[in-house]
Amino acid sequence: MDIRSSFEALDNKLTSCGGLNGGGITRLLYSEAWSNAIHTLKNTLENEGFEARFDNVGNLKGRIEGTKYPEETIMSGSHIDTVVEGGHLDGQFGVLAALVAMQSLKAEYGQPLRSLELLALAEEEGSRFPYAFWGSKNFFNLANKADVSSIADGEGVNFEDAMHEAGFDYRTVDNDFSYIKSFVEVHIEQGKVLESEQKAIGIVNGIVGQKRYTVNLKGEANHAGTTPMGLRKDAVVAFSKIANELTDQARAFGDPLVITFGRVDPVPNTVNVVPGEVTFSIDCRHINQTELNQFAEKIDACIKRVSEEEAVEYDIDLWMDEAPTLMDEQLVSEVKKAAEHVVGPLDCKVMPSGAGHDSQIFAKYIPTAMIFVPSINGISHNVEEETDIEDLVKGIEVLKQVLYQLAYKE
Ligand code: HGY
Ligand code: MN
Ligand code: MN
Repeated sequence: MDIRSSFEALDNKLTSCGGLNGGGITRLLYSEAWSNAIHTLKNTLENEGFEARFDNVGNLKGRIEGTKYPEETIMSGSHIDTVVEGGHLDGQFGVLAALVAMQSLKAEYGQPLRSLELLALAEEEGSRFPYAFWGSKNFFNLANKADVSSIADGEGVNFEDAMHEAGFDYRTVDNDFSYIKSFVEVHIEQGKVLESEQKAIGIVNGIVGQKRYTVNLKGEANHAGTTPMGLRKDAVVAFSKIANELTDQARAFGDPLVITFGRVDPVPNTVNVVPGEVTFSIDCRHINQTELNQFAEKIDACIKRVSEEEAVEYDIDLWMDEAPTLMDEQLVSEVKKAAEHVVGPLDCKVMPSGAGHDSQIFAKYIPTAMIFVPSINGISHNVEEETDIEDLVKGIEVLKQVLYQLAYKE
């Protein structure tokens, strides 16, 4: 079985679910593109001899039963959703790498001793609704109806309605995940480290902590021509001061702290009206929890002070607060051995992840590790996101080697 051609065929098939004319994908949770992708994947799994089934919320599992220790399961996968105008590799590559690696192992070595399970997680990005990791948080019984029953997307579509429309519903019983012995996620790096150091494989030892906010500033809409500068309560001016000050403070704080104002919605967003309101997002990350918390205090203080200076009211909603997470040491060394076996010790690097991943949820409950492949120019969350096919194949080969060690050896 040729890994490259199998992957390319599956990638093309899945990319057509939400694929954009200019390249890239928009595949938001419970959208039509998402439904097409998850059902296409289920059919593919069944045609390839996997036992495939959904859980209540739309996570999809594909299972190959073990011959000797079937109750022990080795799992690999990633998320099937994308950001708006994202690439075809973020999430999708990890799902397909697991599928191709498991297919290749079965073709070469037959049934495994321990069970192998592929997992396509319903949602990780938090791109449609203000809730991230819906898939993995349900998998570990962390997500609750109360978290999402009153949230809506940018078009005002209610989370529950979208979920029911796609044919899914809340979890009714707690999931048992005690049967999973290890979880390995293959993912693009989404940064420039591997490319700049000319390494083919990244062995992830830890994932950054993340805080995501939605901030609302309320000033006073007024006439752009007749309202003197000194009498305005301009929400966008207040936002701009906050964004500039926090960006300067983040630069002074130093790498690897990052802060991003990815979404800004002024109201009424009209050329000749002083904006009376603005809602904006903040995404702040650091690999060290104490430093992340220190900067979070600066965020709160800056918003409070500038709002007073600009006579606007503020509301801060911290809707995501994930701690930095270390990968499992033993599994990391297993991945390192496999990487050195496939690409050689000089072509791989142990490194942290600046992007969030489902593995940071898994790592709290199951021995978890990640395998990175390089991103060309470090670009991701962009239709230009790309990785050389040779590097993608190496990533799949490393995963295959890890799964072989974990599922085919006594
Ligand atoms: O935002 C992230 O770090 C991930 O790609 N969801
Ligand atoms: Mn991802
Ligand atoms: Mn992403």
